[in-house]
Amino acid sequence: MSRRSLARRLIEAHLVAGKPVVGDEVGIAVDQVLLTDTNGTQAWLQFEAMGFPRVVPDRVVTYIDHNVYQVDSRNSDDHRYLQTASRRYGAVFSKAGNGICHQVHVETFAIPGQTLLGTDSHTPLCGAAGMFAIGAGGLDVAVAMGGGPYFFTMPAVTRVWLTGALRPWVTAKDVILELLRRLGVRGGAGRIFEYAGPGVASLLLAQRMTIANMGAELTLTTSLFASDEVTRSYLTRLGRGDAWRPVGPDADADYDDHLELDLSAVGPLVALPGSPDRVVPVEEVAGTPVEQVMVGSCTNGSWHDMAAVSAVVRGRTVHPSVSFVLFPGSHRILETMAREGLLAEILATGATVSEPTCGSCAGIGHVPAAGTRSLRAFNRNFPGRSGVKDDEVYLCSSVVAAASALTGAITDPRTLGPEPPVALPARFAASTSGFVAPDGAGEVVRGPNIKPVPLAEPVAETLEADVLLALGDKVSTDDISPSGAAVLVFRSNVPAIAEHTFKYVDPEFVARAKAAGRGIVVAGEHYGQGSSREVAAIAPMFLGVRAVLAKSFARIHRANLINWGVVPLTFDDPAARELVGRDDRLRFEGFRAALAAGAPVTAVNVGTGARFTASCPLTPRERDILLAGGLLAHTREAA
Ligand code: MIC
Ligand code: SF4
Repeated sequence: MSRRSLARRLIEAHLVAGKPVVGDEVGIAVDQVLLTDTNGTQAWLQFEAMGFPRVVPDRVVTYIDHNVYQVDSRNSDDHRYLQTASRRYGAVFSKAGNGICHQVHVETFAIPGQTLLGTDSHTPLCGAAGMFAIGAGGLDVAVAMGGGPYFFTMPAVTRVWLTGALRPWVTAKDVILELLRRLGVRGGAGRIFEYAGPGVASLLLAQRMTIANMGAELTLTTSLFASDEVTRSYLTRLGRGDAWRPVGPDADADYDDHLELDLSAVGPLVALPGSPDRVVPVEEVAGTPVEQVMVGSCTNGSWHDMAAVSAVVRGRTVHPSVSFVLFPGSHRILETMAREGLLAEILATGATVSEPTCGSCAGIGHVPAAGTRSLRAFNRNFPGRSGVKDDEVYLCSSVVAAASALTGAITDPRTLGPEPPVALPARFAASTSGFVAPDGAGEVVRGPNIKPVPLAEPVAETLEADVLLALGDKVSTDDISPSGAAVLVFRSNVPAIAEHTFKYVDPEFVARAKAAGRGIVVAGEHYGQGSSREVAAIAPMFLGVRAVLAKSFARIHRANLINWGVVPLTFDDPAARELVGRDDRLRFEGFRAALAAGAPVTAVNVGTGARFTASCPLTPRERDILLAGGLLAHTREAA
């Protein structure tokens, strides 16, 4: 008798290639696709470059949500491209201000049991509603838009058994921060977390969304909750009760491993600046002055978050030295806040309510003043992400944020007395005016900021090149290609965005790479964690990086490197990392032949004479793509 986890059931129901054996490559059919105005712009350009006539999946949606605050017309030019391309090729277009892709998608399009592929690393949010939702790089998404499968390594499925119930002032954000505290940002690599147990029923859909969404920070492939009565009630409030269907694991399902979490043992937590896993109890940092407090992003932009904040701040005043900004996750939430009177209450406290966008989460707007601290109910605090070097961004729940906005210092909300109740509206506002349906007509308008998609070169027979950078562990894609308005504006313009590569890590990197012509980047564990941004592979490729040599790679970034013809090599002996420093010259004899044969490559440090081996385990599909010089070149070869 089969006893399959929900993850396995959904993968098997969509399987088009491979066998779902942990560690093997599988290909699944994609029912829905979401794209953003950052990574999604490249994905659309690549979709066009591959010559597809029309999108194939049932539902493709392009969201304008990241690049919404502008300094000039370049983002709007890209938005016009995205709108005209969506119209022409068959995608729904979600206008600027309609909300953050993940929140809007779960509200409007989520269907339990279906698959969703997104150009954004937080796409797993829809796993809260029983969708199999994964984030990927632009090229993989472009292929899926054209009707191709999505390929990934079959993850191990962990059952996360939740018991108990959250205590007052403790939130779903604290649950995921607790998991980050225990497991670290690499803790979920190669895994899916499937939440189950008696504690699950007490979690609202919005709370499940926070947990599924921020599984990205654990590097999970995705997270899943069964679709149950809570899911049905959420969809019904949205007027979409007919989209509901029960999905769940088989009875007594088998899992690859197990983890247990007692919800009633979790307390309010805060992540210290630098990484989402530097988690401590709020008591440890209580009293730390903060100049800026924010609530929103795709992790904490739900109605429930906004209502919880309003319940805390109602009738009080934001501290004079604090800038307190809320980013509701969607227009529908903002409209509901207005209808239910929350907006007036919040505004009366002196808080600012922004357009429903990613906003300062991606370093766009509300950049903290140099040397000040920012407390954010968001998901990421990688160095520099807020838009200023040496920033100090703390992460917390919306109620810790609200309490701290009142006092001007990080505050344990339990000191405020009993937690005020939060009610769900009987119905969310039903407006769909932020969407434009496609009609297959019109011309695609390409603005002046859009430059052609570059092509990588095939892997060389022998690689000899300088080490342009030698880095440590946990290099994030924010380190490689930073967030922030000045950089994100160039997501459709590779030559321009390449100029910002590694800008906070080493401002001389670009000049050195250009002078060298070709090069290698060396790093430690978990290279490329965080965002799915493909430009973190394209820009280094464009600057001549031909290989990255690391102790390990994050899943999406490794796939992006292969798709762009950059060889992701891992040290066979991690200690060999110490044999290589910046400006060393490395020589890989028989490079291409070794990759083609699946054999380790031997590297010689030309200056010191030191030798070591490195490997690049590839599936046959990945090998063909990499040797051809990336997926675009490979697709052309195949055509
Ligand atoms: C992020 O949170 O870092 C982003 C901006 O949403 C990215 C997407 C991008 O860089 O285009 C992500 O999470 O994938
Ligand atoms: Fe937007 Fe932030 Fe979510 Fe990324 S993490 S999609 S920038 S809200």
